[in-house]
Amino acid sequence: MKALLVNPPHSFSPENPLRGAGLALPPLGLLSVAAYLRREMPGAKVKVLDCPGAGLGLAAFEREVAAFAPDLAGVSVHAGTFSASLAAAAAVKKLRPSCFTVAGGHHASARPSQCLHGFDGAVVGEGEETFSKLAKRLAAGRELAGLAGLALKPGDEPARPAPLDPDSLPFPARDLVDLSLYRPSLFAYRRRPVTSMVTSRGCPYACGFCSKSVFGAAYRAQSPERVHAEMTELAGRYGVKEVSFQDDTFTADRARTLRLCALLKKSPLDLTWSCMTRVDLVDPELLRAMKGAGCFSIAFGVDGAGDASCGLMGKGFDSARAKAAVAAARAAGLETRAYYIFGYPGETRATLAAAPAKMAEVDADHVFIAFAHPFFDTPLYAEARARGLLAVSDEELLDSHDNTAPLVNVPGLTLRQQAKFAKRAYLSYYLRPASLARRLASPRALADSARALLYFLRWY
Ligand code: B12
Ligand code: SF4
Repeated sequence: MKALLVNPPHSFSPENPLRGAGLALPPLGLLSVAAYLRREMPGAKVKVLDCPGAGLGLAAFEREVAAFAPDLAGVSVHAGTFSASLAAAAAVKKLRPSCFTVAGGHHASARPSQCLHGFDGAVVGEGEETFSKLAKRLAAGRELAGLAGLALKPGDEPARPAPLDPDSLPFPARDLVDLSLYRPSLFAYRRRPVTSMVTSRGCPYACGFCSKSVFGAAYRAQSPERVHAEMTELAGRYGVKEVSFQDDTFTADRARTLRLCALLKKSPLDLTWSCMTRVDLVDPELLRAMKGAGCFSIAFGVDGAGDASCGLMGKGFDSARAKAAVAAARAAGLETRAYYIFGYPGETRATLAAAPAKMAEVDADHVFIAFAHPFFDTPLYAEARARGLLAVSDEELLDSHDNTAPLVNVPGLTLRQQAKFAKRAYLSYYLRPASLARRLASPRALADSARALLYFLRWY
């Protein structure tokens, strides 16, 4: 059995002049599926092609497929890069008609039937177990129908396998990619080699824009011991100096975080780290413990600039909470990043005009603004569609992965005007005396700021 796992070529490949501006992180989902398959089917040959990460366009991808000649090819399908996934599946079929092609990931889980117009199958939910059982059944020439998590024809609604115990998963097969190709976004890392980890799945909160088709609403996390063991492998086997935790809410389980910090104090590793979480899941004691255990930066999904916007998005906290979290993180000695979403249904010219002042009140060291993307399985999509606010068709939505482009209409504003609000918000945020002073105080922040300015000017 030769199994290929693919993140398809799309416009983050090197042809894109703005590629360097964004983050590029290893495809941990594919690497986890690969590691699981290697464990369950030791005879299988497994290859991972992360085309955006490795800079492979379609022609180079085809050469790799022809050389490997897979029996099974799995492709990640996200809303935003849908056509790229279909093109990858079509290329595999053209070169290797006998190969079974299967879609997986967030959009495959949200809309499996749609994927089945270009794939032989679609894996719904977590991929490890279903993909590995699929490989075994194909190798044995067994019937595929009835396999939990696998849709085979439009309209199929397969039962999902039971959620996996996070501690039972092997470490992602990082040896299958070149880790030196990856880095988080500007301001989000300090040392290299840097790589990412994801140590939990699922989230019980109800932010209206969030796509939860794969992991659902029940939070499951790896034990602190398991996390420490993976960090130890990263430092030892791969020489990694920094870890960027990509968990949605890294501190959701306070006791777990404190225990991990204690382990890192007791058995220190030469690793700095950063993470993302919600503003209502931190407190001064926790933040001090994190700082003491090597954390240098924390990112908050504040999302709504101001109470009105937070309310529209269903964040479940207000700006005062965001301000307090940022202040507590700063007091603990951590750098702070705040993520915002503009252009949400219900926003007005007034909420967008007020956004820079609201963001300044929260006062994170760095801010990132993305326009709301209505993923099909979200309340945001349902609301935008029901109120006639979607500025693009469903087909266009499937291939919109530029988060600097507004997709939802705000009454009285053109899309161009909305984009201008975001650009002006960045300018007014970073030109504040408090922000300039922080930049001037740190040579690293100054260097990153100069690079950010170049990208900003290209965008502006
Ligand atoms: C880190 C991250 C990135 C990184 C790395 C991407 C990557 N290739 O893994 C970067 C920054 C590059 C990135 C880019 C994008 N991302 Co992103 N990203 C994430 C994040 C925060 C964590 C991903 C992760 O590692 N999870 C842990 C692993 C274990 O889970 P997983 O990747 O989902 O994989 C599991 C299953 O989905 C499934 N699976 C996935 N692929 C496949 C393939 C096969 C064949 C099979 C069988 C199963 C399978 O099995 C895996 C194991 O159970 C998630 C949010 C989240 N909580 O998951 C968003 C998320 C996946 N990203 C998302 C999007 C939209 C994008 C972009 C399109 C955004 C953009 N504006 O361009 C791009 C392009 C994606 C791409 N093709 O690479 C959305 C997807 C929503 C949707 N409905 O489609 C998410 C859910 C964020 C969100 N809520 O909005 N992303
Ligand atoms: S945005 Fe974050 S906190 Fe909100 S539901 Fe999604 S994962 Fe949970």
